[in-house]
Amino acid sequence: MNKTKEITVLERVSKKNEEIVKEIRTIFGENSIICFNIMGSPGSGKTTLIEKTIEKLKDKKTIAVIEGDLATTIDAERIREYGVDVLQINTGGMCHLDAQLIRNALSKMDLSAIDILFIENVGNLVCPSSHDLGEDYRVILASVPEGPHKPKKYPVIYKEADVVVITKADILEHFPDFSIEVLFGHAIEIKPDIKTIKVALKGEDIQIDDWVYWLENVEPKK
Ligand SMILES: Nc1nc2c(ncn2[C@@H]2O[C@H](COP(=O)(O)OP(=O)(O)O)[C@@H](O)[C@H]2O)c(=O)[nH]1
Ligand SMILES: [Mg+2]
Repeated sequence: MNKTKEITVLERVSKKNEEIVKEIRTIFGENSIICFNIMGSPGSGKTTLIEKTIEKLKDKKTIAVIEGDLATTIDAERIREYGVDVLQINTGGMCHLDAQLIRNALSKMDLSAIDILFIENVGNLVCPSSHDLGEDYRVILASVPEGPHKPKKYPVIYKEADVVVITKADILEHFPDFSIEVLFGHAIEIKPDIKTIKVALKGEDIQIDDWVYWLENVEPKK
C-alpha cells in the first residue's frame, strides 16, 4: 500500500469537512440559530428530552429538529406531533451524522424562523464523538439504567461534551447501585468543566427546569 497517498487523501477529506463545518457555523450565525447536538445510547431519552423541551418552550422559541437514525422515521414522526419543523436523516447504516448531512438538511429548512435547533444524533457512545456538526453545544445523555460508569467506559464522547444530562431520575429508587454523584464524578474527571444536569422526563413529577434554564440562558459559542 502507498502510505503517503493514503495520508494525502485523509488530509483532503478532513479539510473539506472543516470547510463544511465553517459554512454551517456561518449559516447559524446569520440566522441567529443556537444548535445542540444531542448524543447518547439508544433508549437514553434523546427524543423524549427534545419532546419535553418543546412542550416547555414552544410559546417562547421557534424550535426545529434534525433527527438522525440508521433507518425509519419513527422519531421524526414523534416530533412532528408537536408542530415543529423536523427533518429526518436516515444514515443507511452509518453510526453517526456528519457535517455534509447536516449541511444538506439545512438547505431544506426555513432557517430564518428558527431560534433553537436540536440535532438528535444516531444512538451510540462511540461514532458521534469525532464528528463536528457545527453545533454550539454537545449534550451527552446518561440514563439511570445504564449505570454510573459510562463516562469511564466511553471517555472520548464525554471529553467532547459540554453537558451531561442524567435522564430517568424518576426511577432511581429501582436502581440502588446507581449513584448520580459517582457518574458526575467520573464525567468531571474526564472533562473538568462539563456541566451536570439531572432530569426526570416521565412519571408524576417531571423535573426538567434545570435543563430548560441552562438552555435558555446559554450563549451561542461563535
Ligand atoms: N421513566 C423514564 N422514562 C424515560 C425518561 N426519558 C425517556 N424515557 C423512556 O425511555 C424510552 C426511550 O426514550 P427515547 O426518548 O425514545 O430514547 P432515545 O432512543 O434516546 O431517543 C421511552 O420509553 C421513554 O418514554 C425518563 O426521564 N424517565
Ligand atoms: Mg430517539
